[in-house]
Amino acid sequence: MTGKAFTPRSGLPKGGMARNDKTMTVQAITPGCAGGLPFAYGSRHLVDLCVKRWSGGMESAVFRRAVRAGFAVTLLASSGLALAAGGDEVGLQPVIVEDKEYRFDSAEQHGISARVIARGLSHIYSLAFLPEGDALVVERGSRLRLLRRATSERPELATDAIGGVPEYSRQEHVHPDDVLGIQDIALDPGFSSNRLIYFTYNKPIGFNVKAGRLTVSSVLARARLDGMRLIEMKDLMLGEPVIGAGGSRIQFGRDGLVYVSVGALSTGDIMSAQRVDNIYGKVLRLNADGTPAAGNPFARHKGARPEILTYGHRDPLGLAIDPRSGVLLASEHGPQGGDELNQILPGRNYGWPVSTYGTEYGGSPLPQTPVKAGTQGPMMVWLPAIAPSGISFYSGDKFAHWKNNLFIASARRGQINGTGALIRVVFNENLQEMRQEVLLDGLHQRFKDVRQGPDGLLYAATDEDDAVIIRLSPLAE
Ligand SMILES: [Ca+2]
Repeated sequence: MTGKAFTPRSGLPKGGMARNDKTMTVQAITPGCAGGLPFAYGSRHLVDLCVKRWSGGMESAVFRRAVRAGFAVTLLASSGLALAAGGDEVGLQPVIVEDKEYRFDSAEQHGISARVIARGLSHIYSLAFLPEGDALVVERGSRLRLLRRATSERPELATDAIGGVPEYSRQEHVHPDDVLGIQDIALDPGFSSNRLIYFTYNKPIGFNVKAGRLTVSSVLARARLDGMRLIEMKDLMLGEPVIGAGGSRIQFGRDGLVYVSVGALSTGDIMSAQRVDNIYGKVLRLNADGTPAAGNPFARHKGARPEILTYGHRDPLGLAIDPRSGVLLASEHGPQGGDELNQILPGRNYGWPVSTYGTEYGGSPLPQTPVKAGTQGPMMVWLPAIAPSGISFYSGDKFAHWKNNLFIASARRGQINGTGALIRVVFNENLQEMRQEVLLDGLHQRFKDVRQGPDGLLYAATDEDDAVIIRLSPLAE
């Protein structure tokens, strides 16, 4: 294969969609059938099949609009993958969120308004509000954008991206599964005075000739935000160079430490999630300068990464701290079914890929017990899958009846595209689930992140070619 053959199609989120929607992982969890699937992108036959499928039922105007927005390209690509895997990826027709007020209701908090406050973004991964009301928006793997006056009536998306962000659009030998560049972003707790931000990114390190793939490290970096530029950027913590590094999140603890979750490898050395000699499939605990936090459970183990707090995670793409107990939670993509919410407890093994709920893609059962002896079972599990990413607890006062509820950005439900939503979970004082509710599913978006603004309102971001930020506020009386 030449380098050119690996170039992702326009509009395809560089492996992010496939990985997070778990259309790819049937190989990863089945010993002996690795490889092959990525080349589905190059199959004209498969693409033709998908064109027929996705254009067949649409009115031409709708189809044209979807193509213009890039939806069709995305759907074609993911459909091609699923067909190659022996599965049959299906979904609803693409929907574009309009510039109007959407009204909906919820069980405890009645009368909610949802409205787009920014659009024309590409595959949003993360949002971070600045103290003065602006927001930083990560377009996964490519750019960091500034949404001025994000909490105001008329937010304005700065046309230029923020400079100084590592970016690899001209990188040679990029494979469709490679997720390069910026992932998550978080403000230093002292941001108001020091303007420091933390971010994770996947950095190309070399090229593995045998595999024909880039080797990539997941990195935690820090930089100072100076106007529209990042300056004084420094890599604080680097992962081992691997093939196929995935997603990551950052969460500052109340202890001032930095918690970083890193996805497991979905190809090749997938058992690395069960070993503590590498950072993949782990939650890490670091000091603010990137050094390992004191007291980490594997610090004295020979050959272990001293940053590791927990291991055996698959794709822990959301982190949040319960405002009542201070407990750290992580959302995690399972295989087909088996998405998890985990309480992060030092030293524990969360099972992947040895034990898990869910089935392989296509339906055949996984050969493991869901929670093997000696591993930590999830505190919540979703069957069918919800493809969870960013999570946030609500702690504001604008939605009095949502206080301490957990919100989960879900990309889709039950392996059907176009069924994403915000999931709201109500816990009791012991962090046990009492009930949960599906919100905004009528918008048919792939939700990727959800955050509370400094104004006490909720903001949700979508992972679409034409990605939007949606503000939730109480309906005016
Ligand atoms: Ca698990």
